[in-house]
Amino acid sequence: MKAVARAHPNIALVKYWGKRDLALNLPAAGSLSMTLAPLHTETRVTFDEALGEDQIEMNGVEVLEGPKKARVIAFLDGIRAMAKLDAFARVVTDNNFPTAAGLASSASGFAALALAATHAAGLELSPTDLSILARQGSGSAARSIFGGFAEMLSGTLTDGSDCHARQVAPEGHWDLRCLVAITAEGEKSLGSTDGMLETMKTSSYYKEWLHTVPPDLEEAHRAIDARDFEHLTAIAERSCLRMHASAIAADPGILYWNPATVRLIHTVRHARRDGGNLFFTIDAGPHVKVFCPAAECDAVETLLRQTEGVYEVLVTRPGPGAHLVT
Ligand code: 2P0
Repeated sequence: MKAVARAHPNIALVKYWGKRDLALNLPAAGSLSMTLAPLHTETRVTFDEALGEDQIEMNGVEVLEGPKKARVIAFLDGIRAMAKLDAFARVVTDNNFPTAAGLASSASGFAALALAATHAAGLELSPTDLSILARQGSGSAARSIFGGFAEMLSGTLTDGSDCHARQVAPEGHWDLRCLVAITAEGEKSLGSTDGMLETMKTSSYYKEWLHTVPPDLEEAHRAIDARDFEHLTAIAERSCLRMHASAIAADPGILYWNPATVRLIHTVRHARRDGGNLFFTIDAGPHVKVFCPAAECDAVETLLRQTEGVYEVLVTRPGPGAHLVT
C-alpha cells in the first residue's frame, strides 16, 4: 500500500497550448519535449485504512485546502476507482528544484504521482496507460512518463484512450544541455491552464497557431533523428514564438515575459550570429530555457549569468522517464 516514485520535468520543443476536451484534459494538438535531469519530483504515496481523509504534503508544507489539494484528490479518486480501493492516502512530494522556476512542476508532479499511487494501490500500468493517467492530472505530465525525447499524441477518440505520449528517442541519443535562466522570483500570475483557456476563447490567432503544430512535429522528428541542431533551432524558436503570439493576441492579451526574457532572446540570437550553437524556448512564464550541445554548455552558462536580470541558471540534460525508487 506504499510506493515512492521519481519523475523529471520536461521542456517542450514543439509546444502544447490548447485543449480539445476540458473534462478529460485532451490537448488540441500534439507536442514534443525533452525530459530534464537532474531536476526531479519525488513522491511517496501510502494508502492507509486508518486515515479519515487524504493528506498532502508538498515541499515540506502540509496542504490543507485549495485548488492544488482538490486536483490531487480528484486524481487519487480516479486511481481508487480503478483499483476498487476505499482507503485515503498520505502523499508526500518534494521537488529538488524551485517550484517557481516555471519548470512545469505539474509535469513531474503528476507523472511521479501517477506511478507511485498506482503501485501503492496494487495496479501495474503500462507506460502508455500511465501516460494516459498522468495526462488527466496535467497535459505535460503525460510526456514526463518517458525519458529522452517524448511526443504527445493528440489522438482522435473522444474518450482520450489514444491521447498519450510515446518516446521519440532515449536519453542517450543526443548529448544536449538545456540551461534554465531564472528571471523572476515567485509564482507566475496566470497559470498555464487558465492562460490556454483564455487564448482559446478570445485569441484571433489561436486557430492559426494550431495549424502550425503538425508540420512542426513532423520536422522535429526528423531533426532529432538526425541530431540536426540547426534545424531544431528553427523549429523550437518558431513554435515558442507562435505559441506566445497566440496568447499575446488574446483579449486582454496574455504576456508572460519580463524585460529580462526579451533581453535573453536577443542575447541568444546575438551569440548565434557570432557562431554559437544555441536556441531559446519559453513556457508560460518569464524564464528562458536555452539549448546547446554539451561542448558549448560552459560558454552559454557564462553568457546567461552575465545577462542583466538573470537570478540563477540551472543546467539540465536529457533524463530518464518516471521510475520507482526503492
Ligand atoms: C508545454 N506548457 O508544451 C506547454 C508550453 C506551457 C507552455 O504544457 O492544463 O501545466 O495541466 O494540461 O501541462 C503547461 O501546461 O497544462 C504546458 P494542463 P500544463 O510544455
